Amino acid sequence: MSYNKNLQFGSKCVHSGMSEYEFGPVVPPIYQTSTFKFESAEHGAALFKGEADGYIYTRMKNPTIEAMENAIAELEGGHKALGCASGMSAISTVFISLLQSGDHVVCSKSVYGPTLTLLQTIMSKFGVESTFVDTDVEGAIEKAIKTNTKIVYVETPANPMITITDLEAASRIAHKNGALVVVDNTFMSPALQQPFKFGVDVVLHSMTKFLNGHADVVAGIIVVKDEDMYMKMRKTLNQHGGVIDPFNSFLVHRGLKTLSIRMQRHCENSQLIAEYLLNHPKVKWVRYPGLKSHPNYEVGLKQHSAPGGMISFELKGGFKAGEVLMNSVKLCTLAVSLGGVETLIQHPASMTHLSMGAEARMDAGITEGLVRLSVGIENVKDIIDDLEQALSKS
Ligand code: LCS
Repeated sequence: MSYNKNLQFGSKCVHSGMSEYEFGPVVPPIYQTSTFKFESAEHGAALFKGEADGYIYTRMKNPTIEAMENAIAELEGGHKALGCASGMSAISTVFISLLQSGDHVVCSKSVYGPTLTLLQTIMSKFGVESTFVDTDVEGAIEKAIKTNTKIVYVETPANPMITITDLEAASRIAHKNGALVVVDNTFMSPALQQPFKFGVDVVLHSMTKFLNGHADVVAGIIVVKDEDMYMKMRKTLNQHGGVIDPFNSFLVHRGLKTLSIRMQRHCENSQLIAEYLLNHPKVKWVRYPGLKSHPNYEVGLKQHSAPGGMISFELKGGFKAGEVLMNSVKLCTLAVSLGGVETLIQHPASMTHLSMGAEARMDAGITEGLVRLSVGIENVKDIIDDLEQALSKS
């Protein structure tokens, strides 16, 4: 661990989270077991009392899961991490751990649809109130904060509007008012953005996306800065049970090894595709953090090292033209999710952000014609050729 701290990020991706295991494997073994044998009755009792260190039951702790958690904590520059069954499990664990009846949350208007729905329809049942604001607009968070605000929840870049929130400013304002800042870093991954550097308190991810990177796992992670916060989250996760399993942890840990080079290629491809779309006569607008026309371009330069792999755009022909485009692509796959090696295209208004409802979508700027592209690592010429042939039909 201490040796790893001096390594460059790409090297950390390859080596982080490794421990010494029996027989000397170079990757963590999959401990596919629900429970662990105690050496004696006294040993079992000591483990439960916390007087001995070891493993009891996989919902509580498992060496394969722990290895992946340690790797991600190290990549994010955090204290410890908690592997969850999905990104939504990570988000609900954070809310349940930190909020109680009478508390208030300020949340980005443009967020993954089910995050907004979770706050609006489930957390509200338990007396937690939420206000959704354009966290990328200067002054918006401060205006929305109340005396009972406990969390400022930010996605940046946001799904699907790709808006960028100034993390340093958000942290300053939240802390001044006694609230914590929770950041969903899914769109960037720690390869491009490390929110703890800007004063953020909790970082979480849908690992289903770039961290795993191969569209074959659903998983989430929470990264925290200190032991108190870790214990708070660990207790919640143990009780509500939304933990990741050893095999998925193994797959994510394997995916992490190529995170740095995958993100590099996602960014290179996306920049060229965003510029191609920007200059296409059928395209009305394009939103990508690497374009100077992005309204928060300067904020982006301050807090991420490259612009990422997600592009949103709208065609001049609106939804109808977008529909033809999505039905005409051949290499790009018409599917939700993002962050995998393959290019995916989807329609937020009828798919990922349907659950928000039309009013909240309109308020967040998610138009009926918006199309979202998760740019893969294929050869960029092939992706552009595919978009070109599909755009010629729309
Ligand atoms: N946070 C962000 C930014 C997301 O994009 C998603 C899923 C989640 C959290 C939830 O993660 P999950 O539980 O699915 O692992 N986003 C999706 C999307 O845009 N299309 O399909 C899923």
